[in-house]
Amino acid sequence: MAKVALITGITGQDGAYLTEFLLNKGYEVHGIKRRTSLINTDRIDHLYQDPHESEIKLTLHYGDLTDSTNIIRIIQEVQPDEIYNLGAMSHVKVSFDSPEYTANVDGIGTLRILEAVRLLGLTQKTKVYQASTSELYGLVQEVPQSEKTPFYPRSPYAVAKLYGYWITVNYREAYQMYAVNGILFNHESPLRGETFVTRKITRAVARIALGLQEKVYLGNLDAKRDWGHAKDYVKAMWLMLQQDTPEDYVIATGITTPVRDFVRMAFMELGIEVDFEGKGINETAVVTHCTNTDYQIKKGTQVVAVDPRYFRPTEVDLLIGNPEKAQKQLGWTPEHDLPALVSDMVKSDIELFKRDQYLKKGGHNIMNYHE
Ligand code: NDP
Ligand code: GDR
Repeated sequence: MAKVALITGITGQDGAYLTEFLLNKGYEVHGIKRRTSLINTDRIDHLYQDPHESEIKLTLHYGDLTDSTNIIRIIQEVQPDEIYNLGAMSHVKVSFDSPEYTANVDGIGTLRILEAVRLLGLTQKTKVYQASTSELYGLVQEVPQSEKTPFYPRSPYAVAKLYGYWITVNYREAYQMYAVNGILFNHESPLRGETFVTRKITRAVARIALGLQEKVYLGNLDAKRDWGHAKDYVKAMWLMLQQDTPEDYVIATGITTPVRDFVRMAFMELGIEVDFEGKGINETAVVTHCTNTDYQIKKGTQVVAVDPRYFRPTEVDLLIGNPEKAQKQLGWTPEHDLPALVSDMVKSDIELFKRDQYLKKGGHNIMNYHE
């Protein structure tokens, strides 16, 4: 019998990679998607199966983490062996604008999943993976950050996720459930949401190189993140549910990089060298050299400027994870390093925006939004 997995947040970056990973392992996969006014399943459309076919391996259910009745009904129907709770309002900056909603989805949403499993009498059948985060560490207490590092959340998002973390530990201890936290550091990919900094940069680099955009406005260029590839990280989620005992794990690369250097690397991927000049909100990046004749970017062109609107009221300055426990106990090792990640993202965005370049040449208006 194939194992059955239920994924919340299946339409997101990690949901898409995890679905593909589990289908390849022979799982029957169910996902919860929200009702949206336009279809938003782009990331999993290549895995879609017409519900009228026989032998359906992927099924989508309408639902929302704010609605307990619907969570209970879906879990009862699906009777999953494994639940991956990836659904969340996942944008740190936006959580300052929607703190109550974020708490409801990211904090209480986790409780709703765990409590549904308990109410349905599935505590000994269903294993639960909770998408915890390096944002829990917040204000730096020690580096590198491990499973033993104290938490100090710095945003409504991180505070909501702190509740999710502890309620997962509590259900494990109180009801002997197999429930675990993956404390994942930032992980990116060509499927990353467009308003997270890495994807914002790779999209802008591609658009600037193709003549579709002049420059990109960013926030705090000093922030340092431990960036990995989402493809490697979804494997760790699965490994955490295949152990003899349920435990929490940090997943990270152990290398940290400032946003500024990510910008440099992304432009270099296209043979465009940039240098940063000025300080604080007056800092800019200008092109110093372009070795690629495909891109007509003049030396001295300003391609990055700082806009304080992207600063956060409280920032997480430095994240470096210590993945030793995951390496030893799960046998987890990432296959991609940062240069491979940057290359994957920039190449994918160049292909994506060549279509826009074609449309622009045909006289169509191409939107240039700043978010
Ligand atoms: P995304 O933002 O790409 O995806 C989030 C998913 O959650 C989407 O499918 C979204 O649906 C869904 N969602 C949002 N609100 C609700 C709701 N009210 N009810 C049900 N589903 C909802 O995030 P990622 O894939 O990057 O991250 C996956 C999880 O891992 C998140 O919980 C995130 O907080 C956490 N995390 C992510 C890290 C990263 O670096 N990527 C690092 C550590 C933790 P829709 O498509 O409709 O918006
Ligand atoms: P983060 O990711 O907050 O770490 O949360 P994000 O890419 O949004 O920010 C990383 C760092 O870059 C700085 N930054 C900018 N960020 C954005 N979004 N836009 C900008 O223009 C910009 N300029 C500078 C930020 O200030 C920050 O320091 C991600 C999410 O996926 C969470 O869900 C997850 O839990 C954590 O990673 C681990």
